[in-house]
Amino acid sequence: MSVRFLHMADVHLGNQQYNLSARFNDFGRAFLDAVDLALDQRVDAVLIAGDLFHKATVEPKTLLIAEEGLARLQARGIAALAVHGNHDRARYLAQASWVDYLAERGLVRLLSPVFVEGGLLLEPETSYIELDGVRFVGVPWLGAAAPRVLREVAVACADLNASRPCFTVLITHGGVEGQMPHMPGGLTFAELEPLKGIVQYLALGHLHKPYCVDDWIYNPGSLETCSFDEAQYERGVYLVDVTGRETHIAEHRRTAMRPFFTINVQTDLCLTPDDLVAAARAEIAQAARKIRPVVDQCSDRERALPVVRLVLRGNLTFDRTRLEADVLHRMMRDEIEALHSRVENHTSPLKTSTVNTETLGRNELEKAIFEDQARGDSRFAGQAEAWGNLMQAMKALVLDGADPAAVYDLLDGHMAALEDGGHVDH
Ligand SMILES: [Mn+2]
Repeated sequence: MSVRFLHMADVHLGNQQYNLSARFNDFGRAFLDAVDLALDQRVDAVLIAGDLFHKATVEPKTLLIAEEGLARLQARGIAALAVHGNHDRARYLAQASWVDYLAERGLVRLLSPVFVEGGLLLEPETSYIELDGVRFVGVPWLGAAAPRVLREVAVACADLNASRPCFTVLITHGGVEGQMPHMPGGLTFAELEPLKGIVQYLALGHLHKPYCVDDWIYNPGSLETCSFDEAQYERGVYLVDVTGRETHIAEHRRTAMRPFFTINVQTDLCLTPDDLVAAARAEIAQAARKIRPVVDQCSDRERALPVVRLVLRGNLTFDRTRLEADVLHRMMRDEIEALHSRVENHTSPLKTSTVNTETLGRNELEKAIFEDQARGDSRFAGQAEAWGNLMQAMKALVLDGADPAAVYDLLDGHMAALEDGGHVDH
């Protein structure tokens, strides 16, 4: 027995990330590269474990790339086996998806159990195919129904093995719990347990990060980076040799992809917008020194240009309206040759007092909140109490229907007193 297959998932064809045609092309190129790897490796089958397409609605140019890659496999007699993911299944029940269309054209085998009253059946050709002692079974994205359906699939697979024992590959789209910290949920090990020993290779998709559990659960990761949340992970495909009724060798192969780069700027010690610009300038210069040689070394310069983001983290010590995001953005564009650069503000406003809302009266609570606002801005923080008092006094004037000029005079007098370094008493 000797069957070799390539397992990919989460191709997300058609993802025009950041509205850039270059990113659209990256996703297409990643797919065609993986197809070419399958041809080079002379595999018998290619598994696409869901999310071939980024969206249920597919543009003609996206469809052309899918058809081109699948036709290359077909021309060499390589079976392409797919299941629906959450991104590319039909949007409405009983409607056909674009993967259904590809299956109708004979370019992929789209596998699924046959759901019947009170259960499911595994039918040859529809639910599984067999290649030289290896049975490939497909189950689409199921969401919350996955644990129940997988239990029934395990029973059906065991029945098939009883009549004809095979190395069983189960292709489905679903994550395993705990693999990605910001994505809770997913299948638990208890829910996967019924498949153990019956399925020798569980071919997953869904989480865009490669992982392997206990040499039988495999997730290759997406081929390209769909968001900065997943940019830290390597990605690629699994190349698998089935060597016996219950034995296989799997190798994770990285595939080429667009580099992503994050520049972090800690804002806590920046007391003014100028401090922040200076801190960002230093970080950007450092990043530029790292990125430039990598781009220069690459033969395909256009593909080596990174997607870069500058992230502001920590407490912001001044009012966020004084943040000059366009200045930061211009610095990035001037210093780093990138495909795309962006600035993200993940800071929180500074909070220093702990206002106990349970015990304070309305008037005291209001004063505490005004003081807090002053404390959150480095221009006012030094005299937060005085500014708090002033805000409260101005509010009272306005509510009393005072003349705007009187409100202005109050503010003006306060500013003059502060500039003199004097104490303001109300
Ligand atoms: Mn996906």
